Formats: sequence, C-alpha cells, structure tokens
Amino acid sequence: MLNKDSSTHTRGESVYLDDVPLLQGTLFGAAFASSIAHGHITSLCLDEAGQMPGVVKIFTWKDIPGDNQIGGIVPDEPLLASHGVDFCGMPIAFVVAETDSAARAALKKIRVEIDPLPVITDPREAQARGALIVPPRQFVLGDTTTAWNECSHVFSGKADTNGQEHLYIETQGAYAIPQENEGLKIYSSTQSPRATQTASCRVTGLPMHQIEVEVTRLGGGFGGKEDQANAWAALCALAAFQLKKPIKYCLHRMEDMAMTGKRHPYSADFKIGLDAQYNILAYEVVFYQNAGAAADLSPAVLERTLFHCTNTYYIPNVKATGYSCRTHLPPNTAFRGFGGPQGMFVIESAIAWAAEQLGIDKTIIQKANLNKTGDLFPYGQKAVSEAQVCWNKTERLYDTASWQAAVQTFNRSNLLYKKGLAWMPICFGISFTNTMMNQARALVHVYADGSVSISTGAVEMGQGVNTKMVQVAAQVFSIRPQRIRVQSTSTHRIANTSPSAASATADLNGKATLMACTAILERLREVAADQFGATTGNIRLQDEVVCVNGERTDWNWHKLVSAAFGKRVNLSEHAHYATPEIFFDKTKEKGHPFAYHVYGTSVTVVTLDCLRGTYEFDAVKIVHDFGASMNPAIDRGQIEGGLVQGMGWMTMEEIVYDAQGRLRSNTLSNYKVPDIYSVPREILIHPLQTDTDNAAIFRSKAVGEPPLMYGIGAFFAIRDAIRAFNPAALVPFDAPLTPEKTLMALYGKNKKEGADKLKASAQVSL
Ligand code: LUZ
Ligand code: MOS
Repeated sequence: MLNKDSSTHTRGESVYLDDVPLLQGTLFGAAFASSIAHGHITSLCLDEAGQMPGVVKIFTWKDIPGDNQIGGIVPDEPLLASHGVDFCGMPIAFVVAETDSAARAALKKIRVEIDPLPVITDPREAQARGALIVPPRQFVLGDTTTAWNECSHVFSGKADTNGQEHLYIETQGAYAIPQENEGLKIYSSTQSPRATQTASCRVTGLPMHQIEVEVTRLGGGFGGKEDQANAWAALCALAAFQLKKPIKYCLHRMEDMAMTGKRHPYSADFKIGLDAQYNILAYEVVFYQNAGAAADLSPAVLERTLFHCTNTYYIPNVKATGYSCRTHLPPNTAFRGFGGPQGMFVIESAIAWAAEQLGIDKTIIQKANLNKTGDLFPYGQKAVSEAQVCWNKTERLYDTASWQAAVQTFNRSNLLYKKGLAWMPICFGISFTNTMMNQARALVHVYADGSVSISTGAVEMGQGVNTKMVQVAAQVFSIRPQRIRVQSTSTHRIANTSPSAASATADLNGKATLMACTAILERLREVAADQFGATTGNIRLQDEVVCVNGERTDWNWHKLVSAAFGKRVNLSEHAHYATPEIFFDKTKEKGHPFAYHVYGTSVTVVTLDCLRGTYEFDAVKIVHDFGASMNPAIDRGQIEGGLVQGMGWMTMEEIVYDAQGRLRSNTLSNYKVPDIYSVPREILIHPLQTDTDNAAIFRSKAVGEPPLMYGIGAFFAIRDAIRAFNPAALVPFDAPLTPEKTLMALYGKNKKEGADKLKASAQVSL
C-alpha cells in the first residue's frame, strides 16, 4: 500500500504543529538561554525587557507553581535555571509577548550576570572527577581474566565517536490552550505524548487528566523529540495556565541547535583477544558516555550501548563497562540507534585494529565470529541468528569476490584515487530495554456508516506508522483502506503511551490495533452467523463481502455494520498489548530483554580523492532481514534514510563545542549533513525473507533504527582506501572521518612517503 500521507505531503497539506490554526488572543513565547556553560547566577534583570512593546509577562523559576523539574529518569533537570546554569543554552527565563518578534526582541534586553565555574566537556575528565549521572553498569559473560591466557593475539586501543544533530526538518515547539476548569490542551511536536504530559503536569501541579497532549504529526524526530520536546511544552503550559491565554513557541533553527541535546559522543577503550584461527575469545571495553549536564535518557542509552557492544559476533568472554559522565554540554538524548551504534563502532574498530596488526583482511575476523542460533549474548539472551545467512547471501548475490578484485585492480592502476571496501554486519535488539515500556493501546471505532477510526499511541513522524495501522485494520476487516482513518495521537484517547521509539512503534501499536479490530470482527461475525443461520466459524469477510462457508452472500461490510448497530452490538474496542516473554534483571544484568533481533549485512565501496581527502561512495549493497515486510516501499525508505543518516554521522557531521562549552557548529552552514550529492551512487537492498517466528506485527520486523548502523561501513571503507594509498597510515578510530581528518591521515603520519607518492603520481598525470 502506498504511504497514505504521500498526497498531503506533496501538496503541502499535511498538518504539523505550525499548521494548527491559531486561536484569537494567542500569545507567543521565547526562551532566554544561558550563554555560559557553568556558573552561579548573581543577578537577573528583566525590567528593560519587561517594558518592551507587546511583552505580557516574563516567567522565571519563581513563577512555577509545581516542581521546577522535568527530568524523566533522574530528577536532575530544572525547567528554568534558578541559582546556577549547567550548560550553554539552558533556559533561564520565558518571555511571553503579543507576537513572536516582540518576544524575541525582548530576549535581547534581558540582563543576566553569571559567575563562571570550571567547564568540563570531556567525559573521561568528568569520570575521573566522579561526575557520573548514575552508578556505572557492567555486563559480564564468561571470564575475560583467564581467557587472555588462551589468546594467541591480544590488541588494545581507543575508539571515539562524536555526537550528531537530529536536524528534524520541523524544529521543536508547542502550543498550549487553556480549557475550562483549569485544564490545558497542548499541541506538541513530541514523540512521547505521555512524557510531555507528565512534564507539563509536574510544572503546573495539575493531575494528568487535566492536560491533554495532542500530536498531529512530526516533521521528523529521530529520537530528538523522545524527551526533548517536553521543555517547550512545559513552558507553554506554565504560561497558559497562569495567563489563561493560548501560548505558542516554535524554536528557530539556531535556538534548536543550541538548546537541545544530540546523539551522545562516546570515548572508549577496548582490548580484544583472538586464538590462532581468529576466533575472538575475549573482549573488554569501557565506555565513557558524554551525557551532558542532565540525565535525560542517558542511562537508558548507555544500557543499549552495553547490549550492542558485541554487535553480531559471538564472544564467549566479555566484560563491558559503561560510565554515564556528567559534563557541561546540553543534555544529550535519544538518537536513532540509541547508544547501539556507539557500541557497535567500538567492536568494529577493535576488529579492524586486530586485522591491521595481524596483516589480514578485516572480513576474515568478522566472518569467523558471526553468531549462530543458540549463541549467548553477554546479557544472557540466546540468539535466533540470521547473521551467517545474511553474510553468505551478500557474498553470492553481489558477487563480492569479483567486486573486491575490481577494487584491487583499480587501486593498482590509479595513484591519486583509491577505492576502499568495508563489510558491516548488524544485529539490533527490538524492544525498549526498559521492559515496562513495551506496552501499547489502540482504540478502534467502527461507525454506523462503515467507516473506521483508529487511535493509538503511535506518533507519525514520517516513518509511515499510520499507513501500517491502516494495513492492519484493512486486513483484519477485509475492507478497503479508504474506509479507515488514523486519528491524531491524543493522551485523552490513548493514555500512558510509550514514546514512538525503539523501532517498536508499529509492532506495539499494530498488535494493539490487531487485537481491537479482531474483537470487533468477532462480534460482527456473530451478527452474520445469526442472520444466515450459520456458526461464527463459518463466517468470513472477504473483500467487503460476508461469506458463509466460502460462498458470497448479499451482505456487504456496510450492511453488516448497520445490522450490528441496529442490534445494539458494540462497534468500538479499546485493546491493550504488552510484549510477552521479555524481562531483564538489572541486579544480575541478565535476561531476555528483546522480543527479537534484526540482522543484516552491508558492503560499502568508496572512491577517495587522495589529493583532496574528499570521497564519494560508489555503492552500498545490503542484504536486510525484513522478516516478511508488510510494506516494502516504506521499509526500503527507512533503510535508505537510516543508511545515509548513519553515513553522515560517520563521515561529515561534525559537532564542535569549544572549551567553554559553546556550540560552534551552530548553523547549517557550519554543520554539514548528507545531501543528494553525498548519497551513494547505488544503493541496493535485498530483502531477506526470514520466516523464523518472531514477535513483529505480521512478522514484519522493525526497520526504524537497524539500518542506521550500515552507515558505520562508510568509516571503514574510507579507512581502507586511505591505507590503499598509504599502507603505513595511522588512522585513529575517531569518527567522523571528515575530509580534513582523511587528508591528515593520508599524509600526516608518513608525510614523506605520502608526499613522495603524490609527487610521482602528479608527474604521471601531468
Ligand atoms: N528509547 C527508550 C529508545 O526509552 N528505550 C529504548 O530502549 C530505546 N531504544 C531505542 C530507541 N529509543
Ligand atoms: Mo528513538 S532513538 O526515539 O527510537
């Protein structure tokens, strides 16, 4: 089925937060943020700002009737700074004015004095000073200490990844409207209506039933709105609650980039041990996560880093330690992959480093250690593995041996251009790692005219979840998709939602929708059985027609629904789904946290311009474990988008904070994201139909996050090309591998050799 949003998107008719019509009397908010990363507030003067034309009121922490607190996992995040600031971009005051421009003009007149305190931006430094968000976590399998003795080869090193700006096209924002009896309705661009509702309740002191959060759709989330949509909604709620006026605040791009957290940068140390046949016997890794100034989702992100620290490899002895380090950056947050990519980059680096020292191809180690069904992950769950199937299929389908040979031939006959090739197998666990969050609800109404309405906790953010919900209902009822409408996401209709996150939205909400539709269908079949003197077991709906024992009758869907309504049959259902069989014991760090895993393999080939350090990707060829895709067009779109987003993180997206904790990469002119020209010339995606039983909706495996990690292949492909030019080049495992870093690696360490080469080849090409 075509993505049901295609036509409204292309006509510009889809309704985002900023398209919600404004009520008369709406006022506009804007946050005044700290330009100092760490310090004591010694004075705050609002007088001049308060007298600016159009300004209605300026809120500070003193105006908060409830708690000045929005921390979700750890209560360490004030909504508005009171006595001190902890990061550059931390909101201190909230100006409300008659127009957006009046509010922003007033921001410039606010005077704050801050006594600066030392700024820490490096997670290792924070850890050394004991500045941790939560106590460290450690996953252990086997015994690494004794395993080292059995290893023929042991290597250790360091691997770092930088953050990543979400760059959702729609910036953060909220619109809060007072309701009667002190209630509030908040339109929010949030992935987590419940979290937004909870934060707004906490700040206003209202109970949850007093605040409705409604989401029409998002112009992208990528994790950036899993937790960080809350502050703006809470600020608007605070002002709407007190002023009894509708309040709107949509962040400008530079505000959004400066004030919100990003993907967590990580620094890690690894040690890897192999036997003579290159089986990895032992792996130790220590992760230093740069959490920023408040917890936000960092403890959960760190947990997923540990879950994915061995990627898709079976390693019998593992010790993985994670520190969530408190620094003075804006609180970092969820981002597609949620710590998984950071963990997987390190094991891939360890393997690359080992291969380099051993003088063998990295794929030899990768392939030898792919997990098999029954192998244990360090957290105690047994794999149901497609890793080897994906790898072998990739070899055969894309004739990778010839491809590799062609790369070598190219490299032998070209001096200034080199190609690099990298394999990237992936394995990603599906379920929120916090078991409690794996629940969802759906409310389905069949109206008397035969039209169907679905509400779930799912937020449509471009990933096509609404289309999938329509497919579920259309299949259960056997009716045309046109009869079905997916409503906005509202906390009044669906309570206690989990965020649309963890790739699990279609699974969780789809299963709830399936249950609700099935319950209604059962009642409809009883009505038909009654009419035709049959048993319900013999009644089926087929293409909108009631069939008895496989024979079509003259009753269609519409007639069946009217008859049921006439007989006072319940045509509505609210269903609850909770993923079965998952659990995790944090005291032992063992359990079965994931409903299932998604596997896949990619091969990336890059062409490197060794004079400039620039590169272009020839192709990325993928075999991806879809289970049985319920919507191949949407799922392919997710893979292409995830891949390119991952490649951006690995290659060109470079977040820069200075030593004072100020974001220097603060606009789109100094923060580069992939555009159409940086997309690989060829992206091939082969759907591996796997029919092992899984807990996915219609066995169509989750597809949101896993493909991002194919992007890691880009780093290693460039690295491979650099070493084809200069075999002695030292290329640190320090992503992103920007053209600048690439150029340094090409010539930096072995300057003479590199320069000599260049001279020779320049002569040749001149
Ligand atoms: N969000 C979350 C996530 O709260 N828990 C998770 O496990 C998760 N995983 C991926 C993306 N978002
Ligand atoms: Mo997410 S990283 O909000 O699935």
